Amino acid sequence: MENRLSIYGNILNIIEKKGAAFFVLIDPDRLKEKDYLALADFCQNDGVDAVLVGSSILISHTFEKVIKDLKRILKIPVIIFPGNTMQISGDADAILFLSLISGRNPSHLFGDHVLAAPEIKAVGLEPISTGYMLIESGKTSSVEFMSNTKPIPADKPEIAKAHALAAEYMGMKLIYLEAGSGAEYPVPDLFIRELRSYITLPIVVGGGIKEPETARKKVESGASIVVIGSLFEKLGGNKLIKEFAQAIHYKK
Ligand code: 1GP
Repeated sequence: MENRLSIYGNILNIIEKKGAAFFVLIDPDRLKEKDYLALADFCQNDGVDAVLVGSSILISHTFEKVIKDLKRILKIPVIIFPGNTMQISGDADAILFLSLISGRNPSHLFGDHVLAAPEIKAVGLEPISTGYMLIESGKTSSVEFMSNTKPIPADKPEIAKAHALAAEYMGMKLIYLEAGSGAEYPVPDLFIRELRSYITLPIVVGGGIKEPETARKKVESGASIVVIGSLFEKLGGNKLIKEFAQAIHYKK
């Protein structure tokens, strides 16, 4: 029982100690084996706190293999960020148990969870209950298209505040503000600040963040976890990972 809480507990400890946590997203559809292995190596050595693995669709058939390969070389946690109920593997350390709370698609609010929960239990994964919100960001995101839900307008933080508070009252553990992978604009600082002043849950921010200074601004606005994906798909691991880690870990 103690172990089942350990990944979430560790994340909270990192946030407490370093000010905020830095996650890198690896999409198995977008990276070849040599590229994700090289990126993982940088993640392990240059200050990344956890690696997320997942994809909105998953066209390739490599999900299980990617998780296994990453687990072989990473000491930091590998956490599934599932695009659908097929993305479950007992080789990972935990799974974001996402409810797409900004939408009203019943499958993504609760239905998929009923299908996935027994499998998650059977394979022994730690579920981290996460209120997942899409925030409008200049172009249609894959999640928006795939989930058939509308994002919350970026100039309407009050809508997000009510959603996030309801998620907190329902006992969720994280709030994820998603601008969408490769978003034109990340979630605005003011939006994050408004939410931070209203709820107590740790806030995850991802989508369209391309510079360490931008990541730092998200943290200063109240993000507890910053997720970067597509940037490192293009650049691979390089000194930028270290710069992001320094920008995000403001207490160190
Ligand atoms: C996507 O929030 C993540 O789900 C990361 O977005 O790929 O734009 O960094 P990027």
